[in-house]
Amino acid sequence: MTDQLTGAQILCRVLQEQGVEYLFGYPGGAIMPFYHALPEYPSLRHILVRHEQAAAHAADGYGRATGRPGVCVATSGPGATNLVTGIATAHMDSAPVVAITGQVSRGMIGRDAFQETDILGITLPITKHSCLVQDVSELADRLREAFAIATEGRPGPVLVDIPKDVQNQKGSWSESRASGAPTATPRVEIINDFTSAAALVAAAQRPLLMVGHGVILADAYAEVKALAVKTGMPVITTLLGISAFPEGHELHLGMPGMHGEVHVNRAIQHADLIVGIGLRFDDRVTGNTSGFAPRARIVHLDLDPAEIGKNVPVAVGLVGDAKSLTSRLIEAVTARDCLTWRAEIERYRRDRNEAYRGDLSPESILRGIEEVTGGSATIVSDVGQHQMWVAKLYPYRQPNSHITSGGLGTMGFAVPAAMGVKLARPGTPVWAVSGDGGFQMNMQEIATMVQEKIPVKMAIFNNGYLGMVRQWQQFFHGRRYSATPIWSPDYVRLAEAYGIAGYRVETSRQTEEAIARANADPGPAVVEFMIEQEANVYPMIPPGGSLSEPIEAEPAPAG
Ligand SMILES: Cc1ncc(C[n+]2csc(CCOP(=O)(O)OP(=O)(O)O)c2C)c(N)n1
Repeated sequence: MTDQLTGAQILCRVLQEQGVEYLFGYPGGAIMPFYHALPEYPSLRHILVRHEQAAAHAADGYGRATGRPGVCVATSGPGATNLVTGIATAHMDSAPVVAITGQVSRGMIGRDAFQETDILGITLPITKHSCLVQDVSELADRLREAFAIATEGRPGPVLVDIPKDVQNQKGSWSESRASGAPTATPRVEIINDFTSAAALVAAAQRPLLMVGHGVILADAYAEVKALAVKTGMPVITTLLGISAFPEGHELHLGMPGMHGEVHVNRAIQHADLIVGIGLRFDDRVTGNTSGFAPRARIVHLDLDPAEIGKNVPVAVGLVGDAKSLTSRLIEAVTARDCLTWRAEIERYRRDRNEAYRGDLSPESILRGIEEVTGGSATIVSDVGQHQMWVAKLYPYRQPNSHITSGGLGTMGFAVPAAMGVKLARPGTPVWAVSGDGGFQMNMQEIATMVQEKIPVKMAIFNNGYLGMVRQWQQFFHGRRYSATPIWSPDYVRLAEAYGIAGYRVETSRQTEEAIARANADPGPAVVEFMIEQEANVYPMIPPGGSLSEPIEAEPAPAG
């Protein structure tokens, strides 16, 4: 059956058809026909953000939490350009997002019309796919393709730019024949050599399993655990692989790379085999690649063939999704243990030296959140020192319970992304953990949480500095703290101004009560932790350095 509908109505129908629950957006001239149609479709709940960047991060958070595309909407020009950082963030971390932008009417395109921006051109390198819809007759197909492309294979953001007159144009609408799940395009058959991979595992004396975001995206937790248990290979989780393997499991070692634990990086440097699943060996993991894992051959399992051999030489590459590849590798490998190797790694362990002088340590704060929530929380972190503490010190036991901006390292991500995560997981406590710098980048979203009743809990690690940059200045720039001291407003009174609960914690004795009260509050809540101002994240591999050369203690003051 076909009906005559406007482009705006067709857009809403496709969103319904794709099972969209939430749209994160902000209206404006070129997207007004869509906002005019929207109230006719009450199943589409629109969340009015306070800045379009937050709409993109919230859609990203929703996408990472559910595996289904998060949707953000903006007007042309400044609305669209405000999405850019969020789109780039989703692209770097393979998060499924569909971004819908209004565009000036077709006849005005290319004439520097009011609020005209070539958003397609701007986002070309940071989207998986993007298109400008030229006529209402193609609108439904372009949108369905966008949803399919955002999730199929390696997920990513897709942008659909819709001129205002196309939103007003009448066209015929028919239900999608393949309504519901998007259909994947057929893939080229790839011949994977599991026998060679298994032979390398059998022959290795010091093998490691290194797992990344691809394990979370493919829901391959059980398979990865089974592979580790069958082979006894110790498991390393990258920043985006955290929560892909249970912390506290006897085979779990920790995080590698620039701020990875010393014993993890030493294990990499001594390993003779690394089996990497769903990761891209990025430079924060490898340090200088010429010195990375000098004794190891690498077996790399990844969905994206472009990742195999991109950053490190690979002995065997297996292409496909982490779940099915890992299942087949489990069948191919022979059971073994790695007890001698594991005992050797144990000897690499060091006492943690995080150089806290105050009593309110990041570890005690994170333990407080874990205890109060009974380990059920999803933690969404921002970018900086606190991000590393959240990655290393919180015991993640639930799959996909740690969400952060890894690839782009986008300050301001945590608060808006946590809104998307909370809407996706209404029954789960969601804590956004930010520094005092990153929190101030998107704290305007508290208003969105209040208006839309999204009870995100926000922890601020206030050290009075842009801490991670200050740490680099301390280590590598002779302690010249240029533009890193940062003033903050009174966050308790800020919370009050928004009509939500706010707490300030100055000593460790106050930690548990403040977290418990914030967590129990039915609405959003802010807890500010006054942490040691010049605490550092240790160990640290200097930028461009080798994993064998960590800084483990306070450098001598500049002379
Ligand atoms: C949008 C953006 N701008 C700048 C940076 C560079 N940067 C990385 S960490 C950091 C400091 C973060 O400070 P804060 O939010 O207070 O967290 P802390 O490191 O103190 O925990 C900066 C400025 C960034 N990652 N993102």
